[in-house]
Amino acid sequence: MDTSVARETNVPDFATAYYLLEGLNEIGVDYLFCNFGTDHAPIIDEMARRRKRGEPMPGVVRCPHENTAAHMAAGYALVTGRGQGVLVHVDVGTANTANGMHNLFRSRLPVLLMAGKAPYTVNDELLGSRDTYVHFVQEPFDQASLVRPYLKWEWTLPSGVVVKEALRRAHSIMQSEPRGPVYLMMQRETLTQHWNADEIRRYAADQFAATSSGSADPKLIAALADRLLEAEHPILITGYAGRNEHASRAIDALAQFAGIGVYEANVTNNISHESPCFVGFSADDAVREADVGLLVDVDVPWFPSDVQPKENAFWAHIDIDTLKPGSPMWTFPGNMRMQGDSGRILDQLLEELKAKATPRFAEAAAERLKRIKAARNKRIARAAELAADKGEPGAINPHYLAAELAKLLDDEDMIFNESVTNAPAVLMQIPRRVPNTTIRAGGGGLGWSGGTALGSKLAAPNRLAVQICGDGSFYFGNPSSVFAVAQQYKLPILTVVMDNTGWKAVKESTLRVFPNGEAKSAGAFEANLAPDVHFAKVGEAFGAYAEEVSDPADVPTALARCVKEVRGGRAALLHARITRL
Ligand SMILES: Cc1ncc(C[n+]2csc(CCOP(=O)(O)OP(=O)(O)O)c2C)c(N)n1
Ligand SMILES: [Mg+2]
Repeated sequence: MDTSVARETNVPDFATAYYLLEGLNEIGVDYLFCNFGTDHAPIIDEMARRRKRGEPMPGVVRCPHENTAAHMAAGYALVTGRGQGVLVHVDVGTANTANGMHNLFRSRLPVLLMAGKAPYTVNDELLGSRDTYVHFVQEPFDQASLVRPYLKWEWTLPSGVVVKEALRRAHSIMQSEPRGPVYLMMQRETLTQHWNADEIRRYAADQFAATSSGSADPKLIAALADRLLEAEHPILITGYAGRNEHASRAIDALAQFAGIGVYEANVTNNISHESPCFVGFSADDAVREADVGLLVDVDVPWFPSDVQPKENAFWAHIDIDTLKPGSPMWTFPGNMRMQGDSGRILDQLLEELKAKATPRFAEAAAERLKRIKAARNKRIARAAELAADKGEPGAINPHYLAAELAKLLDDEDMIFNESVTNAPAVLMQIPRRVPNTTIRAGGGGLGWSGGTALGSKLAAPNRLAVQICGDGSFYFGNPSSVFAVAQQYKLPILTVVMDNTGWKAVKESTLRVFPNGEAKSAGAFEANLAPDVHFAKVGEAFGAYAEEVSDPADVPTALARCVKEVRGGRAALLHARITRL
């Protein structure tokens, strides 16, 4: 439209920031997780205007630290599948989200990160021009470079007239598989530009769908079914198929029909741990033996330094992201790769297999199911044996602690497992029935579990959100910011800190590389942190219920009190002194 004509009409006139908020609402952003600064003055003013006029806009959650904001978006997306907005302050706020963007990108979770840019006018030429010291120092040459390795798309809004188009584009990209972060930068002068309502086009949701992931080439399916018909030791390893309910059901159905043991490798739980085919979290022995392997939605199925598959084994890789284009190296085998919706692809495979199954195949599958059952029983017995040792006062056994917590959780409750070297104990002792309820980060940036628990609680108020972290991870998570948000927005989460007085992972890594090195001789692993801290007080400072537990005998009652508080609406923190590193 010709701007001069439009400007002569009586159509109301608003700032770009007004349309930005409207556009966010139109693309289905329920929440903006915010940490504000001078760049947001136009947005803050338009928020007040929209509220006064009773017009819709996303809910605003103010987070004292950007790490909380970014990970809240992760938690919300984990539960709903929908990316939310994270609004931060120019280059410095963006830098503080880098750890979160790493985790969101590696977890394939959508998010729209937005930041202002320092004003470009200096002499008050335009509304929003530079008016304070920081405007002169917050303009780097390449602001997006702070998070670029973790982005699928980035842009600086050149004019308010295209704000809604830019939001639509950002939305389509973040929501298309493999999902991930997108980044929009906006200058203050752009946000204050006025446009009348006729000049701003709407981009309707039904015309801007995300790209859907499809099924596989029937020829490949037929060839894979033939392989499975002849397989003697088939296995399936998955990392994040459980995000997709359909994929979860399809894996279980295929595994039960064909007698395939299912292993989980990081990220989330994928099928019911009570499935007769679920065999655990380390596929190493099975990988050595496998003649046909299925890698389904997985990033790291095993560590090649620990185990190598058989040379002539046949591997099929089915994934929403077979290429892993975000990784310079990815060297797991794939004699056949099918990128798409693993639920649909596995349905195709099962159908084909059923059509071709012979009595000999059915017998072999039944035989395999017996072996899988024996392996399952062995694992379950081992878990019980480990949990039976309660530990000593001041050195609670993490297996026992996790097993006691398991007794208090419902199927739908969500666990954010950031307990690092104790993550395997949590997985082993808290078996889950509902997929995608015990979550680990796809990335390696510690400090994610608190914000993620908050975001998931916001999306699913009736489910308990439990953050289990190490003492090191607790520090990384900016806990004062986490508990401040829990208090201010009434998001009661349960935090269990497994305190072993430092970074056990760092010690273990040194020992793996130098089993008989100088660090070992000296007993100096640079891993100890302050031993006599009282983490409970951090929670208490923000109104949370908090206690410390050192004696294993007190664990069940301490946990029960904390869970009761959280279910009653108040955040709770349990500081557990576990076996020292
Ligand atoms: C942001 C970030 N900084 C540093 C690391 C390196 N790192 C990996 S594990 C770990 C120790 C974590 O300590 P804690 O949470 O107490 O778990 P523990 O190793 O004691 O089980 C560190 C520092 C990381 N992964 N992420
Ligand atoms: Mg620790």
